[in-house]
Amino acid sequence: MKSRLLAACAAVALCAAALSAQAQTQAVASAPSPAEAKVFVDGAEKDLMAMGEYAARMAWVQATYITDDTNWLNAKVDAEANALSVKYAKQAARFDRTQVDPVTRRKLKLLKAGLVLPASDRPGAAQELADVQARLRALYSTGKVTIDGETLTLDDLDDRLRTERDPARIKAMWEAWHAVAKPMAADYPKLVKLANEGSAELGYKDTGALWRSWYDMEPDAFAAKTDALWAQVAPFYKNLHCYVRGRLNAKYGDAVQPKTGPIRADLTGNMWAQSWSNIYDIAAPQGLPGPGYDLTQSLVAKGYDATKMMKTGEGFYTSMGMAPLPDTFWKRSMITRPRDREVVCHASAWDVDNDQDIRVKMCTRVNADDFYTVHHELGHNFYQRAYAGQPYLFRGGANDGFHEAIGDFVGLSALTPTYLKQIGVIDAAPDADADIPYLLNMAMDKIAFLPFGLLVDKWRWQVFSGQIDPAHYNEAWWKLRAQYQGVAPPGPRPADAFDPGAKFHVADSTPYTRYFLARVYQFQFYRAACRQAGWKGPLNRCSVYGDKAVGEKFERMLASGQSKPWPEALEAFTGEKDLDASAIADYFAPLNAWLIKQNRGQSCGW
Ligand code: X8Z
Ligand code: ZN
Repeated sequence: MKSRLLAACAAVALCAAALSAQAQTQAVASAPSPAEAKVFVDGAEKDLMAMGEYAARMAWVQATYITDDTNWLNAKVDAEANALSVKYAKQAARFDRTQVDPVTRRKLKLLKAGLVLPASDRPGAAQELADVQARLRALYSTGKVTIDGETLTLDDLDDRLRTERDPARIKAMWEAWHAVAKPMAADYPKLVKLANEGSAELGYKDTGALWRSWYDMEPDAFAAKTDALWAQVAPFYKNLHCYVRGRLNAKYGDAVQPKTGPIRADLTGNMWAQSWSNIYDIAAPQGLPGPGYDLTQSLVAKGYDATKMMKTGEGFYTSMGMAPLPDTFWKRSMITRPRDREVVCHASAWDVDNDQDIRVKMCTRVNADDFYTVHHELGHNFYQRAYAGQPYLFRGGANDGFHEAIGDFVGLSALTPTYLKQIGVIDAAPDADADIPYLLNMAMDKIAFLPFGLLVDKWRWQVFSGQIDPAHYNEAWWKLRAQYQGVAPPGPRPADAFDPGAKFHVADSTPYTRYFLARVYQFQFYRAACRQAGWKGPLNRCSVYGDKAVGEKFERMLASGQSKPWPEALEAFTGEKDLDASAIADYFAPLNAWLIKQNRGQSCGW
């Protein structure tokens, strides 16, 4: 579920600070009183909370039972909710010069920046925007392809891409899925125009500037921070890229995967080349003992199903002292794809009543990817429940990257062989020789993801700013994918392709930088937790399963929701005040050294 109200708008604070003392005195004289501001905020919270629950229930029905009617109903409530949030965002500006207490000030900031795609208040604009969004969303979620006479959904394709090793068949699946997004090309510019119109009315240069304003700092400073983080990790990514490209070349030969240049995106075992761990078998180090197990095979062998995966995930959180999920979670969640209806299969965690009615919607399959995703989604739910005691406007992640990082942090422990053996998924944990293979497998997910996590919104920021025009949407997409990921499509792209739309978050307008941030935060959380637990060994072998002291401190951070700027929340748990990629470097240090050795004599880069 997309959070409604995300982060503070630093621009507002700067505006106020820029007023001279004299001007401030005059302004204060004519501004509405602090008491009026409080009454306004209280009213907005009540109204938005009621609308939030109504909209969430509608959205749940639509996402778990897609029909023309539920699409229509959901678009209608989306438009109503958008109009209400825009109304309050605009009214909040009336109190820019009122001297209010810090809590009210933060709530006013959140009100002003809480929308993802704000609609203009021009009559009909909110409905137009909701209709375009509904069409894009439905197209993605109901998309199907035909391969060799067989009709396949995206989760079927996902499954096959994991294990298919015939380059022609892989290419056919990849191209077929990307063709599903073609019809989005006409709608996407409409969505951009409508959202920009609304963003401008709220005082933002464009929708990208609004998205970059959610991080308790200047939007430009935020963009610069993400670039700086990337610069810190890019050399490691290039080492990984170089090594994996070499192994793909050894497997497929020069005609399929040349020794130099970009990696063929479809050969990575993932539709978006955002995680490469499904082709670990191709990249496995020669001459080193492997981990001795394959998580997917172990889960299948031990009789796991969707419920057991979910229960196991819950078990990790409760082992840290958190209360079990409520009964309603098990009654109301959708954890497998229903056979008889269309649903939105992309996994998500919901907080339907902003209190205890938390749910997961996921088409779980028994494999290693979904084992991770279960822990990821439950992280959202445990966060939601932890901050349910906050006032409505503070019920959200410290920022959206925090929200994505909670379950990932837990997953870092839950994937360790030590833990998997403890819960009986594997029979024996490998010894220290298997650390490099383990780290390589982890890097093929965590590190391979980083440039993708960054570029999706780089593309959208440029689209929203008008730097990329609709005629160049696809070309610009592949330029960024080549530049950051060093990947290329398996063949020339058709003139009418709209490949960004083949990714859920573009079709659904879910901001994506959050996942890039989460990759950084999760290692900071993990390093801090392992230190708290007194762990002295290699970081990759640390598990905080069962550690109630760590759990208590962690839950305290979660409980603060978005009531304070994220650096304060981060500090409360880690003692660190800033995003810092050194935790990633610490975790993967032995692998990076190993990769450099493996790549000796190769010409790396693309
Ligand atoms: O969308 C997700 C989660 C839901 S918030 C399943 N993720 C991103 C993706 O799938 O692209 C988790 C990792 C990145
Ligand atoms: Zn998530």
